[in-house]
Amino acid sequence: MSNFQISDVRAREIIDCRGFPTVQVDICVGDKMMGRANVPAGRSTGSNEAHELRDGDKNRYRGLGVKKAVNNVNEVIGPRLKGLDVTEQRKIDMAMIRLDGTLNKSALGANAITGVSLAIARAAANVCGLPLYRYLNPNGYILPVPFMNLLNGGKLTSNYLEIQEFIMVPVGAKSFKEALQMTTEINLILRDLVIEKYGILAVNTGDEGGYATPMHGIREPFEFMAKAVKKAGYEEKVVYAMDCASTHWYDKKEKVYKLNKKSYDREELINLYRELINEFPIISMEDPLDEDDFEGYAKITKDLGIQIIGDDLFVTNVERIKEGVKKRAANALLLKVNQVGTLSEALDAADFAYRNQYKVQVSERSGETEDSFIADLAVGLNCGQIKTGAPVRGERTSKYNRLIQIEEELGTSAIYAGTKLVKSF
Ligand code: 2PG
Ligand code: MG
Repeated sequence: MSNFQISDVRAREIIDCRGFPTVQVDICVGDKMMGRANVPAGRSTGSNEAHELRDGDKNRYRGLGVKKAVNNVNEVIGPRLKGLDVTEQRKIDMAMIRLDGTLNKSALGANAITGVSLAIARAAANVCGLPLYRYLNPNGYILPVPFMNLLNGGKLTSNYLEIQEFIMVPVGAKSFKEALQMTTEINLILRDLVIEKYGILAVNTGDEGGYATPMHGIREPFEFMAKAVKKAGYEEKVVYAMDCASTHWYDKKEKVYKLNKKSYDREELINLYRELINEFPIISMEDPLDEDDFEGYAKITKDLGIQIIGDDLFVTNVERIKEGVKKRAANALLLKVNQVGTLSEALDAADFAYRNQYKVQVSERSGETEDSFIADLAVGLNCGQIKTGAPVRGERTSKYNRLIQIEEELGTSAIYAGTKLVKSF
């Protein structure tokens, strides 16, 4: 057996940060090397995402088990991959797509396929003796600006905020390390401010580690963040962003957005956003409108002149991005490998986005594990931005801490995307 040949493929059921089962895959190469990956999971998912296979057996993990997906890796995908060259990522991904045979990977499960696809890349990097970011791209050197979700709402927590993520963006830092320090300091001050107004129970956290406070509406979270930033002395260095995840508070029947006990049509909502960005330095908005409103996205992108990211809109799927490009809807792609199901397809999505002057932001899922794959992916893509939650809790800090290591490893060739990123919007 050659040093590059896949000798074994093994999957198992593990749990993610919500205590939900997920898939872990080991790819063994030759008789000494291996690569491992864990599959993340969404909660506020887009309706066009690849299919996540769950067992539905109510006697185990309340139906959320992933034994079927694990068996599909062990018994269907694994035997097909044995003997293949682990560095042939695309060939392997395409083989899995053919083996599945459905459009949304519902036969084998996108969670099964994603796990294998990511573990293949890791194993290949290990076999080549390269750090993952360098294996993905020998010229990866840009450290991403972290889009840190410090206050949570929507489906990712239990409070009254419809907007899912209120995000702090430390563009003015000189390095990723400094960016992490700044946001962490701000986050601790924010904690004090929230306690001062709402009491100690208000600093419990949502799925991505941001505080799940009893705030209301769309302005109050920014007021708090701005106050914390000022107190920390970073006013000149920090800007803001949000993931509106508006599909989840759009009433499809009435065709209105229901926000803070009021109803807004598309035009009114865009006006509300406009007022907000006039008041706070908001440079980026994710999913500001319903996932199928390409026309509305074209309008808001033109009207607001900031970064407009498609998450539920694009679901990391080239076909949907093509439609976006054609209609000039949004100007950035949120990249989540498990939304489409293979690393190759996600890289194709990024490539297509770049070729059409769209930006790319690599993203976590709300259900994460300690796996730090996306940190390397963000550097490998040189995309300059990553969204991976608040700087607390292991499943988020694993990514931040990995970026610290990468920055150190790159030494003087590392460049923190910083203010250049915002200038390029
Ligand atoms: C989002 C994400 C991650 P989920 O909407 O961007 O922040 O949530 O993984 O639940 O889709
Ligand atoms: Mg989103």
